[in-house]
Amino acid sequence: MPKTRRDARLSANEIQEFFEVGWITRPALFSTGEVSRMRACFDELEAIASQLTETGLHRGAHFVLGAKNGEQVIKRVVWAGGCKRYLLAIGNDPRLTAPCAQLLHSDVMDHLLNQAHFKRPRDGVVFDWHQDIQHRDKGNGTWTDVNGRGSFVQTLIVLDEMVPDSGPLLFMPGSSKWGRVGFGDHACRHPYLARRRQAKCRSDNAVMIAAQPGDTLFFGPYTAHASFENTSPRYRRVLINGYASPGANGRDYPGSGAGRRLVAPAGLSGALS
Ligand SMILES: O=C(O)CCC(=O)C(=O)O
Repeated sequence: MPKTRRDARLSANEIQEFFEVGWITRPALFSTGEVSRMRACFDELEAIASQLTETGLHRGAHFVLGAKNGEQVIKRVVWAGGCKRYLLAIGNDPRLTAPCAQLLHSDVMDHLLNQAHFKRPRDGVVFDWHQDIQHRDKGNGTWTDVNGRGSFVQTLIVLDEMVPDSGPLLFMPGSSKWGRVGFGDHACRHPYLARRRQAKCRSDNAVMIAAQPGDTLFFGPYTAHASFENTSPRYRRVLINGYASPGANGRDYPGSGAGRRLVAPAGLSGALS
């Protein structure tokens, strides 16, 4: 059963897991009907992309495109809700914002990401090992950890089954406590990791996330994660939403309305301890 607004709050165990292990999964957070509507939005974004010849802003969303074997690749659609309002509404759903309020310890948050990933069969799209802090903090005052606990939560709604051959998410357990590290192409090459943690960052130490449509992941800015090519015959779509503590972000994100301020239902940040 999809979770209702009333039971959107995280338990103390879930909060501990988020900070200690790095991620939590809330199964069936969104219903089959909601997933179908999100997929329909993705279909419309895909139809728009098929008319485009280059990366850029169209109808409020930023389409990042590439090519493989002469075929267009949709790497991602940044601020997808700028174009498809339903996706934006999902980004303001209490099932996402209430847990984020608890994790950020703030009912108020800045909505930085509303991003569509398609991963069509064998399209070559990969997300190599990284921590999201690398994308939030680009130096020169683009990021400040105002709450001292990362100040950012990324959520990922699964729209198609995630199975071993569909390019599932991989997480490195415990990496939430690493702080920011450097990554090479396929392994951690940061000197610190080379000395102390490299063994922990090999893919065979990673946890593969098997998930069903509607399941939703929450993870922090230091959690090391990756996903590799979808070699299955099916799409592997996800909708990503990311939320920052007010005052953390100093970057402009592309897309009409990106970075908007949201307020989670009153009083929900209070259950952190
Ligand atoms: O769609 C994916 O598998 C990649 C997700 C990811 O890397 C991210 O959310 O930062």
